[in-house]
Amino acid sequence: MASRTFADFAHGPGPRSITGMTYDLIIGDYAYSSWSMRAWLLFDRFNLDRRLTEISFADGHVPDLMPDWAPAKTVPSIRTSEGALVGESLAIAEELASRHPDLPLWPAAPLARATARTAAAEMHAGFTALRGECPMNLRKAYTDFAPSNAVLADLRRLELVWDHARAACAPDGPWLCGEYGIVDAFFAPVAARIAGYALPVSTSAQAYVDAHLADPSFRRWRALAQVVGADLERYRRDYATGAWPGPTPRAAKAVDSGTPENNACPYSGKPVTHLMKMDGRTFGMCNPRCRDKTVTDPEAWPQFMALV
Ligand SMILES: N[C@@H](CCC(=O)N[C@@H](CS)C(=O)NCC(=O)O)C(=O)O
Repeated sequence: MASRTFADFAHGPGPRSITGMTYDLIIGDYAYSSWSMRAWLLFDRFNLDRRLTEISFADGHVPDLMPDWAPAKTVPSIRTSEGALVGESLAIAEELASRHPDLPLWPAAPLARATARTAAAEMHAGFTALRGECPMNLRKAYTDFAPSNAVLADLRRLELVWDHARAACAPDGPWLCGEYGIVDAFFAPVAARIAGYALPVSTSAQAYVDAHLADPSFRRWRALAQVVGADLERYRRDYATGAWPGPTPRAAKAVDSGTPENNACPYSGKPVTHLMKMDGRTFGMCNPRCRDKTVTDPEAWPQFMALV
């Protein structure tokens, strides 16, 4: 199976654009595709409508897995309602920002916007040692990875860029340049690497990483990373592993039998077929994947929590 397409549901806490545009979005494996994560987070965070197609690196060479998307050859890519094919994460982000001027994808204030743009562009083009030596793997939290000098230099550069953004923009909350925006989505997989490889960073950088790990959109992506797709050998590293350093999910488990409190799936409204238990209560979803992503991190899913 080369790809799967979903009429997917937006879950994000953010504002919703009034334009009513729908996009096609194609992504790679949740566990490993750091670029896909950036685009998906923007769609999720800003409640943008999308038809989602998933491919897995397990199934072959990426361009061969997306024949309908030529000349785009990497994930993520989007197709706009008028048929434009947009690859390159930064171009996707810029296109979304242009098409949804009512959403704070970039900060409105010129100084913050310029600062955010600069940091996101540097992320898109740089930090090659960190990206190369610490490939994102959201299924693992390594405890004894020894960063090279090149990775340490990337981390020092990140600290400088993040501290500068914060000093220039004086954000109220944890995000770099004000409200959560493109610049933060761009650094989310970096936060995943710092967490996943236990990389040493300053107190202020760690606070920014922790904000990502606690962010509901990040947690939804990571929950999907736990349950969708195979473990890929090419991402295997034999370092020691420990507990994920993000918030501990509320305990829940999949069950085969029981009487659910809900008849309709909280995500689709379809009849319940797959069950889970939390706090001694039984709930149901209309397919195993939605059940399993919920079990992995129940509090990340507002539609489920609304039932609870
Ligand atoms: N510069 C691209 C990079 C995208 C990219 O390299 N994506 C990887 C997956 S995370 C991919 O599609 N690789 C396919 C390949 O190298 O053939 C962007 O910003 O989106």
